Amino acid sequence: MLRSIVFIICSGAALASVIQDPIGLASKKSFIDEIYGELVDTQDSRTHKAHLLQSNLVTASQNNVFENIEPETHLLFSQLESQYQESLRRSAHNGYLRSRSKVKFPDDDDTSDLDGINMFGGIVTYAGFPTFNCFDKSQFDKNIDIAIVGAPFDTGVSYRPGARFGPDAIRSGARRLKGGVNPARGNSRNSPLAKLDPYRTDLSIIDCGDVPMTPFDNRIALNQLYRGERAIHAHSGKKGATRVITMGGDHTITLMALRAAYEKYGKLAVLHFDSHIDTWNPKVLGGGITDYMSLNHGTFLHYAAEQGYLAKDHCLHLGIRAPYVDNKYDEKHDRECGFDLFTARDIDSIGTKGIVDKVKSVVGNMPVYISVDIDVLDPSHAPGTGTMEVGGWTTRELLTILDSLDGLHVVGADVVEVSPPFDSNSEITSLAATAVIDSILGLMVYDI
Ligand SMILES: [Mn+2]
Repeated sequence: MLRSIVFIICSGAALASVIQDPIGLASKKSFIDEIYGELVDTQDSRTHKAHLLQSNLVTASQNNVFENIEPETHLLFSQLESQYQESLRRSAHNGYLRSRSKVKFPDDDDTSDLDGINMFGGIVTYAGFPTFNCFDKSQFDKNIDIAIVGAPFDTGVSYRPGARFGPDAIRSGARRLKGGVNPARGNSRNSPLAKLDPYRTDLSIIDCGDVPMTPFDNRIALNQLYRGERAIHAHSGKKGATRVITMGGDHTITLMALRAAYEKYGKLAVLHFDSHIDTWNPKVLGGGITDYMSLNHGTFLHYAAEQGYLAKDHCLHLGIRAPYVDNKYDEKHDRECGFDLFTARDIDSIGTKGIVDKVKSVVGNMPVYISVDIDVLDPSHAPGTGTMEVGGWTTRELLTILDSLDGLHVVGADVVEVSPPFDSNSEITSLAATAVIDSILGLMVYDI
């Protein structure tokens, strides 16, 4: 319709009026004009459009490059460009020069809009949660429902170090977490977790920073962590006792987190996601010459059992696939420590649901501590870790299992063995750890 009208106008007596205002071009705005305003829609650009029409180099249908109408006709862009390149450039430039001064800056002394943070700037806490010195006795009266704390320690590893940088990397991976209901949270669209936003609650969720841990003596470092965790447990939440999520660090740190949680909550049903059993008797792994060598990231669960922190026969390993060190002894000793296990490949036969059903029946309504060694994931999903084992779970499988544990009384958790120096440029491993904490936050907030 428009096309035929313009043709009539363009040919013959009405030509003079076309030059002034062809088909009301002056009053029409293209899509770009709507977005950019006068930056594009200038008197020069309108004159230029009129000129193109008047000279019959553009028909009304071709004019849709300006007017966004009926885009079925191909334009002779190259022809137009060669003929009007200079004029187009001049028009655009003139328009720009006229428009650029229209930006209105605040007063030079106005800083009222400089108080926010963005996704890639600012002092980094986990997901932007507030922080204060949780270890300062004078602040113990401040509420903490859920504390997130770093344990930068990697002098208990047997293979690749670097996990001392884990807390920093996990926080960095969490910069984009700023709230919002995630329909994928939970094990189905009908899961109560799928309607939960753990980042916008009336709870007090605090990033307590890192416990200072010396790199020169593991005994001192682990004692520092124990006292740091105790100090956090000296707080209380608005709705009950404080729950702590610890970011490792190598897996040795879990012993201190378990000790502090045990003192608060009693014996713990431990869900231990890992490719290794970590209940090795120090006489099998690492020990034997000095006592100092005995406690490491493969023996800490042996000590947790020995110290009585674990609820015997209510603990599970999930994702196991590393070989035993002592074929005759390790499996038996693992049972003595109170564990049953799922191998990484069990998921192929019973699926995530089969695993979750068993987990729920084993832990019941006991206080649950979830310890996630990121090496439970396949190295393709978590290359940045200390002792990688092939054939592990995908990140999605792990998250599906974690998110299916809604209703469990999760009182403490950790994510360990994230070693950023061995991670990819894309931070795959620390992002996976970030997601694990995100899931655990969902479970805790739902339980509170
Ligand atoms: Mn481990």
